[in-house]
Amino acid sequence: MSDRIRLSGVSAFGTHGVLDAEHRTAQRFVVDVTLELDLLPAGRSDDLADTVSYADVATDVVRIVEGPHVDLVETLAARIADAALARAGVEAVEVVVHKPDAPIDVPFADVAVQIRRESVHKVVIALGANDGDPRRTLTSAVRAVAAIEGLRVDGVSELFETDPVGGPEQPVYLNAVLMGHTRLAPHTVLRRLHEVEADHGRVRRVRWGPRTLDLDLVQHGDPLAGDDVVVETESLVLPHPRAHERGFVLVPWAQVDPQATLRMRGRAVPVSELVARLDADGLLAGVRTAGAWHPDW
Ligand code: PH2
Ligand code: MG
Ligand code: MG
Repeated sequence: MSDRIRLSGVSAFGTHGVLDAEHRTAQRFVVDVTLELDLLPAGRSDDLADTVSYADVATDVVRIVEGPHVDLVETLAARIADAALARAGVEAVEVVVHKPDAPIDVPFADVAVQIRRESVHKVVIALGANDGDPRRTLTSAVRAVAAIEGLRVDGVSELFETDPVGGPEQPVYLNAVLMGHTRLAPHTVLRRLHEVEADHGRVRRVRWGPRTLDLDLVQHGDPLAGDDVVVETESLVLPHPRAHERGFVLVPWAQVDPQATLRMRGRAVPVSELVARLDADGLLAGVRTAGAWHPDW
């Protein structure tokens, strides 16, 4: 992400340092923070809710510098980075903490530590196609998703042939689920997925109708780690609102990630448990393995 918000020279007093005297007498720390995030939505909407307020970041910095003692400037920088990454949409952060009055026995101008941290989250993407040459399209789509800058593919399920759920009468689907890691914010991942769909000839016609390629963002973050994003806006709902009831998502998902969990009404529910429930209710008849598949990326 080349968009950045740069905040520099935030100055506050704190009692950080290894020496006893530094515990007792506060000294000045000066902090620079550079946030990497997608500023396109805010540039379009002119709405502060679509970006990060630099004033909030500055307040975080002062709170941390004035807060509990730590020995090392490194620790201070790490805490500031964590606070910045906790803000929605921040993909990466660079923090510089200067300690211009550090107790050094020789003349010096400044000492500073500089760190960069990325926010990396697990991501689950469901793939579907039932128009054109689905197997070929899905193979190509895996490669295209893996080529998204800031997104790494860790694994892809086998292919499943599935009966269409909802929509008009239409051919059977091929479905698969991909898991990976990304530093991109959810709406950025979604935008990239739409680009990949378009590159594969996707046109949005009938809702739930036949499509050359459908890429759905199922979950961003991991409910077990507690870093999963829960949102409900017009353009994005996470976790995917129908994933919990769809065999064509759950079966491949449990296969590629047997430990996976899905957040449902606040709780992290094992995906394998959801599959077992569908199976017990006889709802997996429409999901059949479609044989070996070896996409490479
Ligand atoms: N996708 C839909 C609607 N129905 N049915 C199957 N079997 N597989 C799909 O991927 C699918 C569907 C809307 O995205
Ligand atoms: Mg879909
Ligand atoms: Mg879709």
